[in-house]
Amino acid sequence: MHEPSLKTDYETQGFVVIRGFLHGSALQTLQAEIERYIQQVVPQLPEADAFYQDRLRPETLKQLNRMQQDATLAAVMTDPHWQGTAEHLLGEAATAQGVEWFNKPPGTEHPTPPHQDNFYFCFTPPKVLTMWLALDDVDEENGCLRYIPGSHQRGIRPHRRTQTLGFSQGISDFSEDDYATEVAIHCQPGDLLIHHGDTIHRADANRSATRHRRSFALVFQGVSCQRDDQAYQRYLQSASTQHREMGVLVS
Ligand SMILES: O=C(O)CCC(=O)C(=O)O
Repeated sequence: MHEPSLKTDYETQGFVVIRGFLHGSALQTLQAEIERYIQQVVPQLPEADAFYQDRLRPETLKQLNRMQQDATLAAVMTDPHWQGTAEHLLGEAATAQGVEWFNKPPGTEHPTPPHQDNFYFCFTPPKVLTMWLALDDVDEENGCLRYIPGSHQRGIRPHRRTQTLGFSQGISDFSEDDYATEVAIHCQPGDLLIHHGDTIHRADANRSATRHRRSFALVFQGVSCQRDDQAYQRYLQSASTQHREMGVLVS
């Protein structure tokens, strides 16, 4: 059962926070499965599925893509707790595209550029959302997410290429006004942030000396989404150019 205001808040603000979405043994089990995946599966993965700040230093692992290749983690995609919440907010049946993990390891200069996810996905109508589950305490010091409320109602802004692996495009005209209106979201492990595909968001680098900033994320798209294939191919092309330029081997 969802709070009556959840859907209204999602529709007006373009993001919502569900405190304690996972807790107790459910959270511990997920954390243990992710740890197993990092220890046992990641060492065998192709470079495009596991990004490091510095590939020679395993402790700088910062992003895992396509984790649904692991059957246990793939099960989250059809878990009614996750999928049901996504469908409630989207107002239609939805499927998960995949499972990802993001970290900002301590001691790495790794901000998340301001962007709108649907600039990457290219869906019309934009019935797509991202669920981002905090796995650590997250605040300004270690690079919490920052949203611009209502920005999902103002269309897609111009993006240009960035030098951030995993976020190949960022908003090119991000301004002082944008910084002034953004909201920084603090989280505890198990808190879930959900944002609309058109909501502008970003995160600073992790400035702490010892704290990780890990999260587990799923993207759900509604059945009514149609992809603009030409725009999507342009995006894929620019992401793979970035990978080549940054020395990531693409299999
Ligand atoms: O974890 C981050 O810093 C960024 C995540 C993000 O942009 C997303 O999941 O859409």
